[in-house]
Amino acid sequence: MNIDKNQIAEHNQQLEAVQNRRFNQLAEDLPNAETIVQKLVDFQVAIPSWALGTGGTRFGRFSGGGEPRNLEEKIADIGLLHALNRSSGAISLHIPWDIPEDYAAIRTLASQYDLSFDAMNSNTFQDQQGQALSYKFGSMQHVDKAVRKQAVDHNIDVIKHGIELGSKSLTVWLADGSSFPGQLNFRRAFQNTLESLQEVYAALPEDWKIFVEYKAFEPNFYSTTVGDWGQSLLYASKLGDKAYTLVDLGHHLPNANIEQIVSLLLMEGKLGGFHFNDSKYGDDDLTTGSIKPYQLFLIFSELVEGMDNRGMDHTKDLGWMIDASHNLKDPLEDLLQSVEAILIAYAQALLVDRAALTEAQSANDVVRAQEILQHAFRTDVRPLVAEARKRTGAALNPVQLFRELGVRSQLIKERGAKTVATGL
Ligand code: PSV
Ligand code: MN
Ligand code: MN
Repeated sequence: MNIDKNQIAEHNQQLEAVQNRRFNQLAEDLPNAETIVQKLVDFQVAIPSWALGTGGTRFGRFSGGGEPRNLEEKIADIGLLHALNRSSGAISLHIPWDIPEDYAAIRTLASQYDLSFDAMNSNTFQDQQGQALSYKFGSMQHVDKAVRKQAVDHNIDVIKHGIELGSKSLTVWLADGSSFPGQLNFRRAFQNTLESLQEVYAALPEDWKIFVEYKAFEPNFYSTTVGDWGQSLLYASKLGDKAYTLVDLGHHLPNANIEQIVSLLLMEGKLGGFHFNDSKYGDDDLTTGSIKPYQLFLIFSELVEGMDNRGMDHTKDLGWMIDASHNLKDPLEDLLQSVEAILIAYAQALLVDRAALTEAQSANDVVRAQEILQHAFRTDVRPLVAEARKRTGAALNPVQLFRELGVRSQLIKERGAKTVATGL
């Protein structure tokens, strides 16, 4: 199914009068409404191929139907999202789940939807059919050199797929670690992983980046070999200029100060990008901004300040991706909500009066500093985000239009009620 421009125009016509009133009112109160709208127009968030279906939990999976059955349908789904919000213009693939049969055809299909290929993701956390050696006791950390080589070769293979598609980065998330004290030697596991990553790094094209994603727990429960930003930063620093740390919001121990981590990684020039999601407990991969919207805003506030300070381009110099999983919601509706939450947090961060904040900080005026941040956070910036959509030909209310058009029932009709997307 495709959504055409007329359907969007018709929908927008109905909501336009209210939108115009809200936007004009807000713009009158803000010093920089136009600049913010333009930044929102330019901002794109990549959608992971594995988030288009129902992920389920360890205990069960309740499919909503009409899920994409192959790479072509995954691209089509992201095409729908991008048509609705014009902010989801990239796809992040996972190999071997998304191996293209015909690169040229896949590239053409993606460009028809105006999508580019974001970071490629490797998979050494599962054993694939016909695979010679098992990752049960790790991949890049493994005590057996042959297993490590298999993991390295897989990552190099992923880079090759990415080159064919025009991707420019590789994200490595390792499930490596241990579940019991004494199971492994921490230093040896680290050294083995570093050596493996170095071999992958050596195969990176000149204009590529490698993102080292960290996670504190699961599937291993005692130690994780890339467990936190310190370990990831160690790997990234030892690897070289093309290596960066990737921050997945759900991968920290409870109450971690993610905004501070982000700020320091930026300062060191080692922040590569994000996997946005939200969680109450751990790697819940819930809709971005659904549990801790203030944290999301504070992260963006550090990003805007830090990137501006370093002369970085908000739209190009970091990898912006969602990493979500869906148990209850329609995955596409959930992704629309996540992108909206990201844009809201970004717009709020752009509202922060930086000069006043610096002044308050210099004067140790704690109350004023808090007032400044909370004033931005409590401003309802939704009319700015909607205005950006209006100007790019996206829907003023993407979720509403998704429902009005009966997108899900149409997909079920086309693909069937019992579909399984390849992925987590
Ligand atoms: C597992 O925690 C995970 O969600 C990581 O966040 C990766 O980015 C993702 O799977 C895909 O490999
Ligand atoms: Mn992730
Ligand atoms: Mn995760």
